Amino acid sequence: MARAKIALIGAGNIGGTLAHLAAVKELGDVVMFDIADGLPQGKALDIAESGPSAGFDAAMSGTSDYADIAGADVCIVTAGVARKPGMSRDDLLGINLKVMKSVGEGIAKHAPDAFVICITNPLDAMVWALREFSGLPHEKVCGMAGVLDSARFRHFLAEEFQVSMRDVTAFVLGGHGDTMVPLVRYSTVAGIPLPDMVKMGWTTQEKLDAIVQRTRDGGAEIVGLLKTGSAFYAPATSAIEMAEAYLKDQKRVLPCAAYVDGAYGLNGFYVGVPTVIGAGGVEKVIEISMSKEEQAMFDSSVSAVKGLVEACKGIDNSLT
Ligand code: A3D
Repeated sequence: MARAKIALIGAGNIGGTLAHLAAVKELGDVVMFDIADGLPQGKALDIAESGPSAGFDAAMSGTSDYADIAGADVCIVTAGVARKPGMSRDDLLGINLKVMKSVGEGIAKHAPDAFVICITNPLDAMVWALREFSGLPHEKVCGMAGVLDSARFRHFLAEEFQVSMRDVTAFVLGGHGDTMVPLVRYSTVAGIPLPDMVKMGWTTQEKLDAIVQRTRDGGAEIVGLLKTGSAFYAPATSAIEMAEAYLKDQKRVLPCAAYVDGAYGLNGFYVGVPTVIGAGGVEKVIEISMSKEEQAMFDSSVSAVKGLVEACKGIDNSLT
C-alpha cells in the first residue's frame, strides 16, 4: 500500500516539529508548505538527512506551491503568527484570519479529501474560519487544543501525585484559552476521580485548584519563558496523536475543537469537546453530563468563542 501523504501548512516551530515526529513515527511522506523562502525546503532536507541515523523511511520535501500538497491524506495547519509576551491569543485574530483564507482555498483546491487539523490561534475561531474558507465537510476539519490542554493537566497532576503520567487521565472542555474548562470530576489517577484523591489525602483542594489554574495558563507560562514565541514540542506531539488516530482508524477518544451540531445545546458551532477520531475524521461528539457549575463555565467559554467568531465576520464579510 502506498504511504500516506501528510501536508504541513506552516513550517515554523510547530511545523518543523510535526515533520520530525511524523518521520520518526513513519506516519507517511511529508510535504512542508510555507511562504518563507527556503524555510520549508531547508527543514525538510535537514530532517531527511536525519533519516539514516534515526532509521525511518519517509520522503521529506518543502515547497511554496500549493500544487505540491495534492492528494494529501492529512493537512496540519500552523501557518500564521504565534504569540509574543504580552499578547493574548485573540490579538492574533486579524492577521491569522487572512492566512486561514489562503490556506483554506489552497486545501480546497488541492487536497479536498484530507483530514484537516488546525493549530493556528485563536484556535476555536480559526478552525471555524478555515472550515468556512475550505468548504470541506465539518467532520474532516477540527482543531487541536484539548489534547494539549489535557496533556498539560496530566503532567502537572502526575508531578503532584508522583505517579506515571500514563496513569493519569484528564478531561478538558470548552475553548482553548483562559475560559477552558478542566473537568476535575472526570479526571482520574488509574480510574480514581480527583475529588476522591483529595478525600484520600493525596492532595488538597487548594493544590488542585492551583493546578487547574496553571493548566489554563499553560500556554502563557511557556510564552513568558521563551520570550520569542510559543510552545511547540507539546502542541506538535498532540496534533500527531490526532493525525495517527485518523490514519490508523484508531477510534481514539480525544478532546478536540469539533463542529457540534445538536449536542451541548449548540447548533453548528466549533468548540472543544470529547470526540472519537477514526478513519471518518471526527466520527462522534461525546456529550457528557455536567454539573450546574461546570455548565456555567462551559457556557462562558462558548460565549467567548462566539465573540471571536463574530469578530471574524466583522473583519471578512465573505464569512456569514
Ligand atoms: P511560527 O514558528 O511563527 O510558524 C508559523 C509559520 O507560518 C512561519 O514559518 C510563517 O512563515 C508561516 N506563515 C505565515 N503566513 C503564512 C501563509 N499565509 N501561508 C503559509 N505559511 C505562512 O509559529 P509556531 O509554529 O510556533 O505556531 C504556529 C501557530 O500555532 C500560531 O498561531 C500559534 O499561536 C499556534 N499555537 C497553537 C497552539 C494550540 O494549542 C492551539 C499551541 C501553540 C501554538
